[in-house]
This record gives sequence, structure tokens and C-alpha cells, in this order.
Amino acid sequence: MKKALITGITGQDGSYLAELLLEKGYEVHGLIRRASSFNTERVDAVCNTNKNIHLHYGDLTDSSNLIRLVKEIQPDELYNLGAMSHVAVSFESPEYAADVDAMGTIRLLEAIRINGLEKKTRFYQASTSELFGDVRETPQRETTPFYPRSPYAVAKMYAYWITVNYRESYGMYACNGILFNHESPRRGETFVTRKITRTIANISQGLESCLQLGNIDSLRDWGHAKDYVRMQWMMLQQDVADDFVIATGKQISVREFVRMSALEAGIELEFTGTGVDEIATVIAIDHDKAPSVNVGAVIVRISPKFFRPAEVETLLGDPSKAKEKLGWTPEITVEEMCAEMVANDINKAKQHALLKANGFDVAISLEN
Ligand code: NDP
Ligand code: GDR
Repeated sequence: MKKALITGITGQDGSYLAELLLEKGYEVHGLIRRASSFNTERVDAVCNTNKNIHLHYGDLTDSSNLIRLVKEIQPDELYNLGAMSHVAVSFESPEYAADVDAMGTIRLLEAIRINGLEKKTRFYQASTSELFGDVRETPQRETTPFYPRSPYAVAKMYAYWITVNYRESYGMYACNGILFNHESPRRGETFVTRKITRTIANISQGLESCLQLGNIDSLRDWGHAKDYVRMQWMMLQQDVADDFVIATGKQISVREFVRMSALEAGIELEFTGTGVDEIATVIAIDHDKAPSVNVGAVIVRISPKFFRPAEVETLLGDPSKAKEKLGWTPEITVEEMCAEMVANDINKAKQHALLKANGFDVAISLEN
């Protein structure tokens, strides 16, 4: 039975990857952080039903813990998905982002080396399209020069190169998946797609009145996390370690994703105005789907609070290498993914609305 260690197992990708590896017959080990409240919601279901998954306390900032875990587990595959992964937050906590995202990666690579596992443990590094930042070429491919635009991306650039360096220096099987944005119903609530689907769902059920966003001109190449974790596993099954761009090859704006999500929830929107004065007004409603919304209501506004000190305006990936060398193509379109996310959030919103209607106090966390 192959053993895999996943850092970031409690996150979006970690939870899907754990399920995939268990299906493939792996013994799965995951690193979890101690928190003051439960933080294993995304893996609880699989932990409750599968005896081949084991969670260990630890942290990417704690070398001795990582060395000990790698020694105890002796993993065949190590997926480094753990990160301070929020670009906007990395401007607030730049040093912490560097510690976890950059230094955390070298700590893991050293844990493999110190335990003499260079020839046994295959290493996957969660690299990112944010490395391309202020893009030098469109679409972006493996050979496109990097120009990171945030403390997060700069830290990830160190992680990218140290992974390449350990492959070249010590013959380790270590590779980078340069993944473009990927989402799902398990996406963290403060990333833009989930913030949109969740707030639109809440608005449709009368739980919130307005969605506040930053730069809605921003263009992204959005795929589904399930397609992307399949590729993470495939990358570690090759004869020779290599780096791959993983993307859909299509991009849409944040504004378009709002429009698409609202339509899924039975709300047709018209965008008017420019810059921070842009708004979206309801022009038609399917009352069966969105019982609490009225025509004429302004349900999207721009807030300067959500603009970043430096923005990545456009990202569009070219996944040709992954297609040619690994036979990988994404199976889920952005429209299908959006529909799945909205349906999931409407389901949750309906549960909240029902509780509220029956006199229970329901507090909804809002991004601030
Ligand atoms: P999430 O934010 O959903 O998950 C991040 C995970 O990292 C969580 O399990 C989190 O734990 C854990 N983590 C955070 N800090 C530490 C730490 N100090 N020590 C150990 N673990 C820590 O991210 P995703 O699942 O979306 O992304 C997975 C990886 O892929 C990340 O590295 C991200 O940067 C990268 N990536 C993501 C893309 C995307 O579009 N999703 C695209 C390209 C790259 P906790 O649950 O306790 O917070
Ligand atoms: P990103 O994802 O920064 O690309 O990083 P995010 O969803 O946070 O932002 C995408 C774009 O939307 C714009 N935006 C907003 N973003 C957020 N979060 N909240 C808002 O209110 C808002 N309004 C507009 C942003 O400015 C941006 O242009 C994600 C993370 O998963 C990284 O870890 C990963 O490396 C990259 O994707 C690829």
C-alpha cells in the first residue's frame, strides 16, 4: 500500500486529493493545525468512514515536527498543498506568508533529505499562476517569465525554484504544478467565486441584501478543483519529474462570474456605472428561485476595501504540455462549476432561512 503525506489536507484541494488517493488504495496521512475550534470539516466525512486516513498535528513553520513526521510516515508521495493561500491577506501578513509558503517548502524538502528519502519520496509543490503576475506573454505556459505581484506570489516563487533546485541538486523526484485558479463548493468563503455564489444565494433567500466586491474587471482562467487534484496525482506517476501548467485555456471576468451566478439563482442583472460607482441592478427575477428579491434592487456594489495594493489583472493558461505529455484535459466547465457552487450555497441558505423563519437566531459571517 502506497503512503502519501498531504500538507493542507483540511483545505479545498487537500480534501479532494485525500478522497482521490483513498479511492486509489493509498494510506493517506495529513498535516493539520491545532485551532481553537474544529477545522477538519472538509475531511470529516472521509475520516469517519475510512480507516486508511490519519491526521497528525503539525505546522509548516515547525521543522522538527516535519522531520519527525516524515521519518515516522516514510511517505512514497508528499503533496505540499499547505499555504497561507490568500493573495490579499498576504499584503497584511507578508512575513508569515513567506515563512509558511517559502520556508515551509524548504523545511519539507530538507525533512526528506535529512531522513535519507531523496530516492523514495516523490514531492509535489503547489505552485501557482500568480507567479506570472504582471503577465509577460498570453497565454501563459511553462516557459513564460515570472513577475510576481504580491508577497504570496513572491514566496511561492521561492518555493517553485527550490523545488527545481532540489530536483537538479539531489536527483529528487520533485515537481511543480503551476495551477491556475480552481474552485468548487469547498472553496474558502473569502475567495471571490465562493464569496459571489454564497452571497448571491443568501440574497436570493433574503438573508443578505448586497454583494460588495473589489476589482470586477479582473480576468481569471477558472477550473474545477476535482479536475486539478487528479492532475496533481498524475504528475507524480511519470518516469521523469517535470513542471506543468494546469489551466482550462479560457478566461472570464469577475463581473461575468457574478452575472452567471445570479442567473443560476434566478436573478438577471444589469451593470451600470464605472469604477467604484459601478452597480448591478436586478432587471428580472424567477420568483420560484429567488423569492426575496425585487426588480430594481441594487445587489452588487464596489468597495475600495477589496482592492489590492498591486493587482493581477489577467491570467490565461495554456495547458498544452499537460495534454500532450500526460493526456490531461479538464472535464468540468466554468458554467457547470458555477451551477454546482450556486446550488450548494442555495441549499445552505435555505437551511438558514428556515431556521430564521422559525425564530432561531442565525449569524452569518460576512467578510470584513
Ligand atoms: P486552502 O486555503 O483551501 O487550504 C490551505 C491549507 O493550508 C489548509 O489546510 C490550511 O490549514 C493549510 N495551512 C495554512 N497555513 C498552514 C501552516 N502554517 N502549516 C500547515 N498548514 C497550513 O487552499 P487550496 O486548497 O485552495 O490550495 C491548495 C494549495 O494550492 C495552496 O498552497 C495554494 O496556495 C495553492 N494554489 C491554489 C490555487 C487555487 O486556485 N485554489 C491555485 C494555485 C495554487 P487550515 O485549514 O488550518 O487553515
Ligand atoms: P486569487 O483569487 O487572488 O486569484 O488567488 P481570489 O478569488 O481571491 O481573487 C480573484 C480576483 O478577484 C478579484 N476580486 C476579489 N477577490 C476577493 N478575494 N474578494 C473580493 O471581494 C474581490 N473583488 C474582486 C481579485 O482582486 C482578483 O483579481 C487564488 C488563490 O487560490 C491563490 O492561492 C492561488 O495561487 C491563485 O488563485 C491562483
